[in-house]
Parts: sequence; C-alpha cells; structure tokens
Amino acid sequence: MSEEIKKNNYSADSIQALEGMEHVRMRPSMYIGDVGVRGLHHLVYEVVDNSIDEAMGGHCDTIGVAINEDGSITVEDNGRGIPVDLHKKEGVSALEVVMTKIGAGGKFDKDSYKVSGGLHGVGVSVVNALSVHMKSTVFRDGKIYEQEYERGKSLYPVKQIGETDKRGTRQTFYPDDTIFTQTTEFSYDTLSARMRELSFLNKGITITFTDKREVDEKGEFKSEVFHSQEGLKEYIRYLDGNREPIVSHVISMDNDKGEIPVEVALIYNTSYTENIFSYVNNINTHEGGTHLQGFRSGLTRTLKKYADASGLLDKLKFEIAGDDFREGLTAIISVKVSEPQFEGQTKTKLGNREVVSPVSQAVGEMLENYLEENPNDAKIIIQKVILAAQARHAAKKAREMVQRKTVMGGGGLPGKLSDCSEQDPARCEVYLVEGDSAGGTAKQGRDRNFQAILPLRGKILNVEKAMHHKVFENEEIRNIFTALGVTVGTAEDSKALNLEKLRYHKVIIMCDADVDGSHISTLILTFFFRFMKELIEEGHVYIAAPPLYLVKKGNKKEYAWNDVQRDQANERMGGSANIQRYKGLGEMNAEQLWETTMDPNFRTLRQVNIDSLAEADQVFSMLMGDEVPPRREFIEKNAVYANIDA
Ligand code: 0RA
Repeated sequence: MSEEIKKNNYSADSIQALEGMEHVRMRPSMYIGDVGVRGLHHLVYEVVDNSIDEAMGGHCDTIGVAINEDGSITVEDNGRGIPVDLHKKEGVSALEVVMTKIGAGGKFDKDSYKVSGGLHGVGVSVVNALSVHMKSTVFRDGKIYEQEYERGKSLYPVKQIGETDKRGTRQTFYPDDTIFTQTTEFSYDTLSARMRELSFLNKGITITFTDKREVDEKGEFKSEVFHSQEGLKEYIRYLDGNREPIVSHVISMDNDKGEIPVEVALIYNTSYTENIFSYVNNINTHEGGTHLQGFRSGLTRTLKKYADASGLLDKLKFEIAGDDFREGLTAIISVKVSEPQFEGQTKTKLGNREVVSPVSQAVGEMLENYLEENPNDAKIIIQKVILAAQARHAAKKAREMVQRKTVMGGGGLPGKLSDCSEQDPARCEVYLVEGDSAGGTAKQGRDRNFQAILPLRGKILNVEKAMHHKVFENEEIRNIFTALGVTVGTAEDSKALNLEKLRYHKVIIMCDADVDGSHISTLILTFFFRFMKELIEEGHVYIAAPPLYLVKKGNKKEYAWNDVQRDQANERMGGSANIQRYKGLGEMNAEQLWETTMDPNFRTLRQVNIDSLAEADQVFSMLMGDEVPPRREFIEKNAVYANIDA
C-alpha cells in the first residue's frame, strides 16, 4: 500500500470512529452509568479491567495503578503489550483502533480471556473519549511505541520512541472536567478498596497502588501492594476478621477449569447476619441473580440432607426455612460468564439460567466433602441452624407487633416525633437527633413545614451484636420504623423493605461533632445498613455537619467546620477574635442550629452511599464488633478525616 492511500484510509476511517466517540461524549451516562463520582472512578476500573484480562489470560502478573501529581491516572501492566501492527480492516495500527473505536475492545484477539459486562467492558476507547488527554505507551518486541489523544482524537499515528527490554502497556489519562463537572478528583479510599477487591478476586496478581498527590512525613508517597495467594479464602478472612468463627476453616472451592468457572468461599460466625457477596466477571452483583440462586439451593439442599440424616432435627417442632441456613454465614461467590445478561434496576442481577446448576452442584460437592471430613464443625453448623429457626419464630412475632402498630395505627406515630405539615414525602425530611435536649433545640429551629424531628435517646442498640428479635423489640428502633413508615419482612422475603411507604425522602442523622457523636451516627448507620440497605442505596440517608467553632468579634460572626476555616475567619477579623468551640449540638441555640446545620440554603449534608458493599460490611463489623484495637485505630484515623472534609 502506498503512503498516499494509507493516509487517505487513515482519515476516512478515523471519521467513522469519531462518530462513535462523539456519541460517548454526548451521552456519557449510557456508557459509564453516570458522570458523578461513581462514573469518574469507573474510568479507572475500565482501564484496570483490561490489564486484569491480560493477567487472567496468563500473560502478566503485575499491575501498577497510580494517581499522579497532577491528578491523572496511570495504569501499567507487564503483559504482551497492545499490538501496534497495522489493523487491515481499519488501515491504522491496532492500538489506535482499540483506543479510538467504540466497541473494539480487545476482542480481535480470540485467545483472550475477555469476559465483559455491566458497566465494565465498554472498552478503553470510552475512557479516551472522556479524557482531555490520554497517552498509550506499549513496550513490545524490544521497542517502545506511543500515541497521544485529546478528547478521544489521536494527535498523531503511533510512533516508535525508543527501545526497551520491557513488555507491557501503560495508559495515562486525565478526565475531562467539561464532562465530569461535579469533580475530577479521585478518591484514594475508593480506588484502594477496588484494587484490594480485585486482588482477592484474581489470586496471584500483584496490584500496586500509589497516590503521588502528596507525600508523608518521610517524603514517601502513600502506597499499598495488594496480592492474594489464596483468593476468596483470604477475602473471607479479611471480611470476617472482626467476627468470631464457629468452624475451624474457611470452606472453599475453585473450579476454574469448568465451562463456567466458579469460585466459592464461606464461613460461619457467631453473628446473626447473613453476608453473601456475589461477583460476575469481577463485578459485584448487588442484586444477586442466578449464581446466587445456585449457591443458596446448593447450600440448603446439602445442609438439609446432612441434618436430616444426623437425626439432629428430630425434636424440632417447626420447619426450617432457607434463611435459617444462612444466619451467621459470610460467603463469596465469583463466577465468570462469557456472555452475561445483566438485569434489574441497577443492572447488577445476573440473568443467565445456565449458571444455576453448575454453581449449585459445585457448592453442594464442596459442602458435602467438608461436612464429611469435619463432623464436629458439621454438628456446630446444624445446631446454629436450629437456633436460627427458633429465633426466627421469636423475631417474626416481634416484627408483627411493630407491623400491627404501624399498619393499624394502634400506636400511631411515635410520641417523640415532631412531624412536619407537608404531605409529599419527596419534599419531607426527618432529622434523627442525638438526645432529647438537642432534639428540643432542633424542634424550635426547624422549618416545620417540611422538617420533622425524631430525638433518639443516647446510644441506640448495636444491631451487629443483637439477635433479630431484640432488634425489633428495641423501642428506639421501633420508633425509627414507625416514623419512617416502612416495614420489613414479608412472607416470601424476611428482609424485603416497602420503601414506597417511606414518609421522608431525606433521612438526616444529626449528632455531636465528637467521638461519641460519630459513634452514635455509626450505630444508626449500622442499623440502616443491616435492616434498610435500600434506604442507603436509594440515596435517602444523609449526615448533617454541625460546625465545630463559632468565631466572633464585635458584631461579626462566622462559623467554622475545621481548624483551617477557624484560623482564616480569625484572620479576616484581624486576629484575636473570640473563638467558641462547640462541644455538642446542645451548645447551639435554635437559630444557630438552623442557620448552620438545618437551613437547606447553607447547610452541608453528606449523602451516605455504598461504593462497595463488601468494604462497608468489613467496616461495620469492625466498628461494632468485639475487637477494640482496630476500632480505635479507625476512629483515630477518621477523626482527622472528619475534620478535613466536614
Ligand atoms: C489483544 C492482543 C494482544 C494483547 C492485548 C490484547 C492486550 C491488551 C491490553 C490492554 C491492557 N493491557 C493489555 N495487554 C495486552 C497481543 C497478542 C499477541 O501478542 O499475540
């Protein structure tokens, strides 16, 4: 092909490619879900996914992820390097096709292990289209190749820039702030949690994660290395590190050779919560689906069969339900499906029917072997199941009591609730306030048209450690249920929540800005997380941020939410201002509380969201569990954070 024709081809094809790329920029949410914080972080996951695929194909073992000094992201692997030779159909290098053509992915490589779905797997070209600048560097066949792009358009054909004995691919991108208008700032914690998760889900790979935006006292970057030799088994130990196991081992299996690769690990602990995390192609399937269904049926069938044969159930007066087999269970299921069908509201529910039976069979076999080889553990598990069945009957009665009072209006709304006059839930807010005295101030300070106040007495029940019937018998918790108008549990699903009855679309937790206050917020959040997860997932839960200081001089006054603001306010007033530190909400009068914390025009609310259910579970079990040292460490670490981002 002559130089002339090549050039023409290059421009003709790039026009076609650009049309797709323009569409990504016009409708980014169609490709990455949203253009908020979540969508922003999806860019990183997309690029990392490609390197993970290369690793799962056995071509690389190390992936480096960095947040650079300027806030851009670099992902580097030691794989084969994206091919740079001419792509015959497109007339440009394969690298350019991958980077600038929507849907090109790595799919032209038939051997690749590529399994894509959900929001992931849209292709690195989407990341390119949504970046002001991107640079690909390929180390391959002894040479270094490079190409740069602006908003998805290549700035020059792939060029060779040097020689190397390395192999691999390096991608650096800077997200476009005209697309990500809310923020282009990456969160260390969010990315670090995802890298940890990926290392557990893909054992053997080493992922290093570095934040180059700042250095510590020693002049070093914040950095972590994630590597898991045992995969899900280790993931379970990480998740359940703060709970007490009742069996001697993590029970696990890994069948990566099957038609549908299945990996499962589980353990039983002394708690009363069921904690199952399911993944398809490394994507957390929040809404479950056929793999979860297979897991449950395999678990129930095998345990039931064992229990029946053991005679332990003989004296039991009632039926054992599926739920009973999962109390105190922590489990992870990870499957790889080549053409996943994702369903459900958030497209995180696996629909492929063919997955049910292989998972169910694999789980059954795994458990059967374990029970046979560990008869003591088997007995302990069955006894726990029986206790769960008994407790379920007690909890059902307690729950029905709450329900009857709510539905029949027997108890009406809780006496302590000061309701608002507005009837449309979308416009209503309820403040859950620590203590009766602060509750009184809030009641005076609020706008009674749309703001309701529910004072909570001191520490609410730690649901992490309580049996379920205790939770439903607890007065504060019953007040929360009745005030919100929702009930939990139906005949089919003991955890179903009727959110359509929710009386306030904003549920705002307002506690003192100190360690006790944050403990109480955490107790309330734990309750929501365990019993009303959808309330958090649907974005109804907020945390109010009361100020820490009042800075006053003459007739000037300013509030400050951290030490920096305090000092700045003091300076603005010419120094030597009078500084009052609020020790609690109780020290503010109604007007101060309104203007700092409750007035929608001035307050800052932090919306609670769950990036990673597994991470949230680990944090709650740690904060609310028995082990004191990790809790103290977390609170000390986050006390600083609370000051920074309040
Ligand atoms: C397809 C073919 C080959 C490499 C890759 C894809 C590849 C893609 C990515 C994305 C990030 N890192 C990557 N590393 C490799 C090469 C096939 C061959 O050399 O035979």
